[in-house]
Amino acid sequence: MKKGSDLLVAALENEGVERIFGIPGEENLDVVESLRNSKIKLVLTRHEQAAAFMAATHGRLTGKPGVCMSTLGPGALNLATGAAYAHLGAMPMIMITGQKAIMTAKQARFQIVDVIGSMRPLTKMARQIVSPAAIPAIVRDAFRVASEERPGPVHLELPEDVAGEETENVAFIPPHPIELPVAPLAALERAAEMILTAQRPLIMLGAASSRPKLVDPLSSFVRRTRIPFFNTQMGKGSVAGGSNLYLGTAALSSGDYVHRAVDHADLIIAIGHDTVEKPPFLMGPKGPKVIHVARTAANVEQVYFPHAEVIGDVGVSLALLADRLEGKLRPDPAFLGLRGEILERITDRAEEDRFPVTPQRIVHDVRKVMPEDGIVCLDNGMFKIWFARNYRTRVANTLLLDNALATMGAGLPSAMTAAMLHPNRRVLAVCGDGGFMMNSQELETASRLGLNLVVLVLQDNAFGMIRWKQAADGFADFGMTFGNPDFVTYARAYHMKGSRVESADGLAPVLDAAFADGGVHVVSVPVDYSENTLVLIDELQAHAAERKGQ
Ligand SMILES: Cc1ncc(C[n+]2csc(CCOP(=O)(O)OP(=O)(O)O)c2C)c(N)n1
Ligand SMILES: [Mg+2]
Repeated sequence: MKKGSDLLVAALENEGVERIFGIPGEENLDVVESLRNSKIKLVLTRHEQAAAFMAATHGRLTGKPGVCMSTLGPGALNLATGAAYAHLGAMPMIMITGQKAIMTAKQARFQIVDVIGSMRPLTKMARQIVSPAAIPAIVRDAFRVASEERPGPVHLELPEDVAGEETENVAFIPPHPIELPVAPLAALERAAEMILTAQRPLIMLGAASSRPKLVDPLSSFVRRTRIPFFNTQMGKGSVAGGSNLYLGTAALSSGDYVHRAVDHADLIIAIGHDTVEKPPFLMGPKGPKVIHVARTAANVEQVYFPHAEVIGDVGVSLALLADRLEGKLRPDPAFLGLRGEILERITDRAEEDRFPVTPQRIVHDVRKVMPEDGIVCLDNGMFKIWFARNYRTRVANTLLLDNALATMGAGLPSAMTAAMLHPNRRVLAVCGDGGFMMNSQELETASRLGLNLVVLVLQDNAFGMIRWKQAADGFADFGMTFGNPDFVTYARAYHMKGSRVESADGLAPVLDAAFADGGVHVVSVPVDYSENTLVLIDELQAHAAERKGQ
């Protein structure tokens, strides 16, 4: 005989789960006891939201669902933003929440909210477990649903009486490898024909191209076809460095230097584009034709309506397409000219020694101290645009950002998972002073876990991005500023080191020393956001006007 909670934990072990992030409540105590007797590690966090961000990032980086748990009502609702983060960001995740007993109601309606109902619109599947005997099948199904394309979160609710109920030992269902269908021949032939007849084809790598298993097939497609490419924000790094065909990242929807390449193209091969991302370019009645290559069909949007689709396993489809294209294409020489210009423009003034430090200098100096395989995890704020646009990546998933839910507060938790999975790589969280304070309590978790991690906090004493938008839209400067703790003292209160950058030239050495030191380290740097308007509005508008005049 086994308890429901034993079956749940054994089913998780059967899926290869090594850790569960979360905060238990009394309804989870059977599960906690079963975990104590298992190989799975319980990673306690200080807020359920951080547990969900950590589990989602685990799924994002490994392709296998990360698991988080919470109590009923209040704890479960604290997972909601993390559920949305995983749902929009296509990150495989399992959330397990407790619930009061379903056969009795000894506490009346105390703490009871409809968690399944709340989770349904934020997940791929939300189910209550009503009998221990059903656990092996439900867990297997949950993992399949979470990890299948398009990946995302699944919620399971385990009431405490089901967790504690004994049942006959039930057999587990072994996971097996799944091969996905390949795009039909007709679609491949049509796409190859369109690419061969185009004069200026260009590849765009979207969010789904960052899936861990696509790294090799994508790089090989670019290498074999020699078609120049650009990325969306979440597609960054999905082709290995050194191709010399990278034309930039679309951090804005139009008007940036990379859009000169988009405007020059007559065909865009959009690989893995997911329209949850802020549009990387705007399709209109004129402009390039678009082929959508992905595992799932394109969503038709006002700004994205492909002319042809290659739907199927992306890696295999790309190999079959490359068989039809290799050796028959030559990169348009104008793209290579544009490449030099775009890359030069985005590194403009990257070494200026103004203080407070410019965002361009911050991106430049972070790149300098991060090895190629170092991982930078961004929170959400103005700096995200600068990093997406200016930070060069040569290894997949080395700039983790959220251009889908675009929530604040995920920077530190996502970096914690990256540090946990890659203890030998440098990991840096970059947060604004707003977003950092939304989950800074997790510094305690990070230090308890013995992680090596540097947290760079950009200080402008404001919700800078909204303040910028307010100014750009002609509103008065109002309601966006706040005070801050002294971040060095704050770090010390968590028994960790904190440093303050006091000159532009001090940034790289302070970061380097923090990494060399090991452990968790907070570095605060004052940022000069006057560059936001200067470059992202004034300079780009002047540049657009100049091109119109040509
Ligand atoms: C949870 C959440 N709340 C609010 C927002 C809206 N928002 C986007 S950026 C931003 C300001 C970020 O401020 P900060 O973290 O200090 O970064 P900065 O832009 O100042 O560098 C806000 C309020 C959001 N994206 N997520
Ligand atoms: Mg700020």
